[in-house]
Amino acid sequence: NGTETGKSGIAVKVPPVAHPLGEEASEIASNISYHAQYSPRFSPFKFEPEQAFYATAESVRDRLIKQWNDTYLHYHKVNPKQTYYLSMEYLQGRALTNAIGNLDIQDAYADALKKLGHDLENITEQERDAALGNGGLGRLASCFLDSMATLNLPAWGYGLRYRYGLFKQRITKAGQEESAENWLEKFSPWEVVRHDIVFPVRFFGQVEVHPSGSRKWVGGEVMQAIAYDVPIPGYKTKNTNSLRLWEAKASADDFNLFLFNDGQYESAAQLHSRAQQICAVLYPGDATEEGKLLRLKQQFFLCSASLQDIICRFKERTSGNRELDWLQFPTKVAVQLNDTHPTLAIPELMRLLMDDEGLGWDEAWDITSRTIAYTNHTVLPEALEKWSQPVMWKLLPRHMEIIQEIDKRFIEMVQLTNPDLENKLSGICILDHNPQKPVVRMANLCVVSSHTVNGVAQLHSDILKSELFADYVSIWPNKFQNKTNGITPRRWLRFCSPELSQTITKWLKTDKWVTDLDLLVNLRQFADNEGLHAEWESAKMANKQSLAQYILQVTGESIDPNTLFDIQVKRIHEYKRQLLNILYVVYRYKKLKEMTPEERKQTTARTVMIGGKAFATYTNAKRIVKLVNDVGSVVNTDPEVNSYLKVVFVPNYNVSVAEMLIPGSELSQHISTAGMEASGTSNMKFALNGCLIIGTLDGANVEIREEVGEENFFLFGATADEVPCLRKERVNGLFKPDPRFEEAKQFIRSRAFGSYDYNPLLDSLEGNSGYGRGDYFLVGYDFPGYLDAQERVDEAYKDKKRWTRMSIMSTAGSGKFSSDRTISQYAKEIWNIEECRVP
Ligand code: B1H
Repeated sequence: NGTETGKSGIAVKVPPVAHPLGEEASEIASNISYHAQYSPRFSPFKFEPEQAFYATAESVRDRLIKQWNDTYLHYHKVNPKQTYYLSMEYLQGRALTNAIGNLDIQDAYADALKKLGHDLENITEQERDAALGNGGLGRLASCFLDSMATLNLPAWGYGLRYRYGLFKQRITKAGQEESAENWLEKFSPWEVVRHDIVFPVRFFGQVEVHPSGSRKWVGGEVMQAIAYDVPIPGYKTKNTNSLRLWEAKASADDFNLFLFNDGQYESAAQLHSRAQQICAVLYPGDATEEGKLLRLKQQFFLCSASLQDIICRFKERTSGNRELDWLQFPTKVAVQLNDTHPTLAIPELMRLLMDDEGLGWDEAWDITSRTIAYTNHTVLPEALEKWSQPVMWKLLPRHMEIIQEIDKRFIEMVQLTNPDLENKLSGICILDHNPQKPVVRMANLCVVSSHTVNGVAQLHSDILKSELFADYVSIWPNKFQNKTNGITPRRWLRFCSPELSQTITKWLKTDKWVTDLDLLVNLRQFADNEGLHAEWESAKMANKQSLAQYILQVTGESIDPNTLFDIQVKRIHEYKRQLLNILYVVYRYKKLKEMTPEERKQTTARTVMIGGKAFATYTNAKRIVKLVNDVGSVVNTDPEVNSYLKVVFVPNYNVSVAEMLIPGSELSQHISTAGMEASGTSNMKFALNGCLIIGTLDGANVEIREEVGEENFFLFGATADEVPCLRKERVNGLFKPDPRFEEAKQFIRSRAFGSYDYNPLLDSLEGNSGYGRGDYFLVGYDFPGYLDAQERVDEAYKDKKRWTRMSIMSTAGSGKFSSDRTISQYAKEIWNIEECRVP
């Protein structure tokens, strides 16, 4: 039909399509039935909730596609500087409620579905989470995408289309059990495959040197990266950005028909099955060498395909006007690395510019280092990526040459300009030549090659400057910034808690807070208003009731919405100290048992909910999951106590479970050892939903406490600067543990919660270094302060007025934590990009 498509997907001559996208409920209903009948994915004559979900999603997609294409054309025409966010993880969760909400057509869709005999809320629950991430880092990337679109910024995400996302968690008698999350089992209604957007990605091979001196990477195996695009709508704006996910495939001629006809089926399709492995799973276990190699392949696959695509678009948008001016590249392109996982973008951009485009080193380096910026998300030594040099030489020989050259030039530069750093060089250069284990230090490569490096909360950014990257600060004092994380107020308040949102809108007399979250401060003037209190309490109670309903459904445990709902949900990690939480629960249980019935009645009744996934090979994390479940089994069936205390493990914590839990929470725990949680983002979601925080001075807690007011935050624990010294004292036996801490551990050791052997877990909390790890996370040191903070919680909860006031103040002080604020700062202070609104 005369359609011509450029490599970047710009259609030159698309015939007009007559497709009414009416907004009346009846028109929507007809569009939904259209999809049920003419985009069939199921047998005909069936229109149950599942079929209704897919048809509804497809009808919403029609609307998105219109504005999505308009956005692409508009950016193409205006040719603004554009940001590309490179991330190995996105935790998108469900998309339907968000899309309908952002398009601002909830009511019409609800009516339309009613006409078709369905209920919108019930339909949205049919959707499977897209869980292409592990935790906070992946969810941050997804919140960022939402804000970029809402702020009308020309900014895309690039990632991988994993066939299996983060594993599903089931709890059995033995503890956590993992199973594959086949989120594409049926199909995803949101992705659009772009059969015309395909780039070759090479692995292995060798470097060929030409007589001219130019170098070329050849041989090895070549896979194809094919684009799957997901629309990212902004809130009440036409701008709809893209999340482009790459999938690997072998080219058709890589199928060996001779071998196949000879009966050698596996060999015939070898390259096909190797291609399939690349995007098979999020974070393949890296205990084995094969696992490590696969993860490295994934990282390179993302970087190479994305940069080829970016360069292609740069060429298309600038050519036609004049000669290609490569020095304009950094004025049109910003690349943000989400942690070190996409570090290979650095040598890959260098390679593409030098070997494919013919630029010299200096020019290529100038362009690369003005284009790329890096966000650090952790200071934990075990999470700082180091890749084996031999493995890298094998997989990416040309990139290793480039990394070597970057390192060499960096060392020469330091020797010239900062001779005082000579004795620090071995720590800050990129290649660690330790003969036992020569590695490439990815964070160092990022710092050396990026124009800007940022941390994700003020405290974390300060620690980067004073510790992890201190030596670089004297070389580049202006390279380091802070960008405190944020969360999207659409998903995390407006859509997940419609009742509370309505109350807020009513009292602020505007719904502008949804895109201007600082407006929430105006709630402060009503913090003591009885009218607001009544509505606030009733909204929270409705959310608690839905939460109780959910818990009953997934665990069989019935919990009382009149008790204090106390929640800790996040990945299970020793530094996050779920163990501190459960030890306190054990202590509380023991004290309740020792009380008379009269005394028990004076206590604050609590329901403690703990949830989160443990990495499959992280033994102590899995023991913690088991312990929480074992404690729950005893406490919840103890008739003397179970109306005052319940302990529930929430299985399979993910984005949509969070959307259910957070609105119904009253107290949430963010209790990591100070200095270890870079930021945390669920702390922001809870605070925004009027939930009070019990926490340490770690990550973004510090800033949340400043914003909501210290009287509205239950603080305890050592500070980050005290930690190193306390660790020494603990190991040296200079620390005398509180008897209540000993009592709690002893109670578990006495097998009060079953016969499972918790000694190895508890031994990690002992100071003597022989066994365990000398209480590295300082659970023992912080225990008494934590108990004290918990007593303050109980007291505060007894005074309903006071608690409601604190809850309102918490929401009112959460404006800073909108990802709109975070992204505006990235746009201005790192990317230098501006709004490009679709008219
Ligand atoms: C964060 C990670 C992370 N920091 C390695 N680092 C991974 C490291 O698969 N891997 O190998 C995956 C993820 N994740 C988190 O980032 C921090 O712990 C949080 O404190 C922070 O809020 C979040 C977003 O900045």
